[in-house]
Amino acid sequence: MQAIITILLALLITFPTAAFVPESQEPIRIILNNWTSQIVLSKITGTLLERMGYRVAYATVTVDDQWGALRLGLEHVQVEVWEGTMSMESNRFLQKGLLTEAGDHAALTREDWWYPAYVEEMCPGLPDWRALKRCASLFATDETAPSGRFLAGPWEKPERARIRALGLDFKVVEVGHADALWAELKEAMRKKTPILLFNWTPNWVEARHKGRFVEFPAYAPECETDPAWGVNPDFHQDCGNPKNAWLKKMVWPGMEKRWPCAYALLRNISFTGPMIAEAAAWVDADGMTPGAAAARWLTTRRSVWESWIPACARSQND
Ligand code: TMO
Repeated sequence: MQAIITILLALLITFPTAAFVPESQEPIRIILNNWTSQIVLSKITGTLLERMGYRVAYATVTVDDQWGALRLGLEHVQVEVWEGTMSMESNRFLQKGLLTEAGDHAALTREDWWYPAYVEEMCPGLPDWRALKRCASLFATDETAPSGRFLAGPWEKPERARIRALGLDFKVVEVGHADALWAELKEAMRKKTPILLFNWTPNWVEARHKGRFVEFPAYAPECETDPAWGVNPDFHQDCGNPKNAWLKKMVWPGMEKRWPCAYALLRNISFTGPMIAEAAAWVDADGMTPGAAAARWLTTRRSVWESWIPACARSQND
């Protein structure tokens, strides 16, 4: 049923670009990662490119592997590069010209330790991180007892280094996909049990539930490079992740030359935080598939994406 609705919605999206002929029939390859908004935004982007006349292919690639794939042109488009988890790797490639930036989204981002609102009564002093010094054991599971559990995703964050630098009694348990984070979060919220997990904004959680990020010492670049900086004079990582961080699109360096009009669309695409949170909630809270959520977004936010269609793709009588 959902598949039929998806197809019907897709057919309803007519497009003002009949006259445009793509510069190349090579498929534009779009990377899918392992969290919902990235997949939904990828499908929205891919559908817009297809409606312009381009061929599109999708491939699931890990965050770690995507830089090399983009550099080599094995993949071409990444619609969500997050500062908190990806600035180090992406900057390394950008500085060598092995990756091209296609601009920022309007959304500002944050990725860090998070808890549902009810946890604040169980651990007074939160969201200040020092409260965790007193109530780490509250978050213990069979796997981690007597230490507390911090539930993390499969994205490169130096969580263990931070735990050590801040003298916290937590063990990191890593899951392989964001879905596993949400399964644990939903179960904890149902039973009102303490949970501390990796979360981010914009994300579906904020669209449906109350909660907060732990306030670690404010991020500064020196926190990652200068052990003397911060509350622990001996270690790096004695700080939180950046707040109001960027969210960028990045592409294969050959993209602008091979598909200039597709690149122009990529540059124009700019999702706000609430748009991303809501689209993710359609999937993670409401059970739609990412493809159906993308189709729904395209039918209901038409004026937004129409403003992204570059002049090069518009027909004369438009
Ligand atoms: C990259 N992520 C949004 C999962 O933190």
